[in-house]
Amino acid sequence: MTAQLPVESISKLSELHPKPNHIRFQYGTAGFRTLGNVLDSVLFRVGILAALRSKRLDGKTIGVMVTASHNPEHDNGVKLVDPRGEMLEAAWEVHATSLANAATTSDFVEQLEALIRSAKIDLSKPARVVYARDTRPSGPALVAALEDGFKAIGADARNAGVTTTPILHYFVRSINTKGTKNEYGEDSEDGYFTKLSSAFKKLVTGKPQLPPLVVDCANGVGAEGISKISPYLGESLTLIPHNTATTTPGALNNACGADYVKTSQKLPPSLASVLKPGQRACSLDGDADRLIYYYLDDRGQFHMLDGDKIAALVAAFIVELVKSAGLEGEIQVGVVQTAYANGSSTKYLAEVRSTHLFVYRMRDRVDRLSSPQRLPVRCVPTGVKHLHHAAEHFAVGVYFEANGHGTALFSPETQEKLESHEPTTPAQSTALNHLLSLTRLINQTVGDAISDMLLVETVLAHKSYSGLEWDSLYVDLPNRLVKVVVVDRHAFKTEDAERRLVSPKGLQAKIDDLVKRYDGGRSFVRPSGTEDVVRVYGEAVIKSQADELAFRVAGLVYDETGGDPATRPKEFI
Ligand code: NG1
Ligand code: ZN
Repeated sequence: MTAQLPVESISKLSELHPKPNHIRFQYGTAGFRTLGNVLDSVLFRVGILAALRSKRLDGKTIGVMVTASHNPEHDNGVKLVDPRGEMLEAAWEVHATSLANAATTSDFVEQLEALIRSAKIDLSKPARVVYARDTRPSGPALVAALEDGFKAIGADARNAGVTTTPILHYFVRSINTKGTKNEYGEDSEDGYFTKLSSAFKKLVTGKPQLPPLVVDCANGVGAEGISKISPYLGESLTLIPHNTATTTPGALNNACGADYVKTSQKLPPSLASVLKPGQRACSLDGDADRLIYYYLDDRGQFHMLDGDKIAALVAAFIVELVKSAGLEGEIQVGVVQTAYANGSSTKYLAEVRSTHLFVYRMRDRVDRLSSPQRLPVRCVPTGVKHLHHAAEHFAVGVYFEANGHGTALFSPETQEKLESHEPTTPAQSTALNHLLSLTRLINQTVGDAISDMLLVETVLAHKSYSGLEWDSLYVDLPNRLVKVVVVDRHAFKTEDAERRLVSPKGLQAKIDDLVKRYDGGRSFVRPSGTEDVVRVYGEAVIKSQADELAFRVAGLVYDETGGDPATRPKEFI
């Protein structure tokens, strides 16, 4: 007898989680994300969808994370994690969206049955899920709705409690690889912290100890991660956590955190009296998957080291290690960016040889280890899944969004090569061991602020770089990001990895005309996948010009799409 969908229990519990009228939900680049108080029905339905996804994949464990990352505290969201710890397969994003929008319980059940038929889901298979949430106040109620979904369909669901997004991804991969030759780690927080900290300690053994690092935890779940990992790190690294008020109403991501620093290009005010000139600091975002570094120079001037600077630092380091291990030509390192990557970073990565000569001049000594190899750099559309998939095509794929989300992926073949390579000199052996430790230090499932922080600290320790020296790898081009509220952001369609608009018709030509008038000008327009806005990016050689370009393009966007002249923001020149 084939197993049946438990329609009765689903219907009964679904009635407790009705879909609000007049709201259209969309599974976007980061799952569902909107005001926390309208998401109840979505969470219930996602619980059922996660179980079906698990059944479809033969009982593999699926992850569910309840978070709205860097968004304001009143927002919340939910996203599914596929068995290898990566983002949900795109085809299922569509199923998630239509299920979330079914108007009534009977529509919902009908759609579930259609999905079971079309995706050929064998209901007799087990359904296994692991779920977690961040520290948002709306989290517990949303998790209760999610649990009703699990109960309704009879899923075997494990509650991972309050933890960071990357730790949840780590759990998913660890659970699904348990007992296989690809075992990823122990599926506990202790397993995670032990794995990262022991790799870090190996990597920095014998290197001069770095001064303590100030960590802005965005008043979010990263505060718990930072306080938990500190004892594991012992003397290898001292962390000084700030913004750890996870229970203070309104504090989450408020004037702190990676997104605040990146968008406002400023020091969080709470660190103004903390940070001393020359001291390194970093900010995590609300669910600890983004990381931005910064420091104050001797004059107290703020300098940001964003995802692009992290990518440059990390990619060059890995290239050097590959070369030192005697694996040059066998392991190709590549970098993946989005259109938001600073133009200078793309140039730096593509011209590693000449830039290192520049570094040489700045630092007054030859950095002989720096590789003259050119790095392939690819540009993909915004969204972690695009970056992740493109990075998988390289032997080692480094990807970072400018906003600080990123990681480095070692392909299974690379992993094997590293494990079986026979070094011929002690220097090769050391470099090889470092590469192997990096494969354990770096979260291979998703961007992870804690893991990335230890990665950056590793490179700084190896190269004896301060923030200033790291910063001088290249000089950022001034840039400006502007949001425009339009009637229908879906009218904006792009091509060429979001660098050009194809619709509305004629708008791109006008943007091109404007861009030509600015020295080093670059600008592009795309609809946001997480907010109901259109984003405009402008870049130029001089800051005032970058601002002007971005605001002029924003003005074009606003006018072209029938925005009301009366409400046209004044700064749109
Ligand atoms: P949208 O809202 O689509 O621009 C934002 C970020 C992305 C990504 C997602 C997911 C920018 C400009 N965009 O996407 O890079 O991180 O959120 O969180 O930073
Ligand atoms: Zn995040």
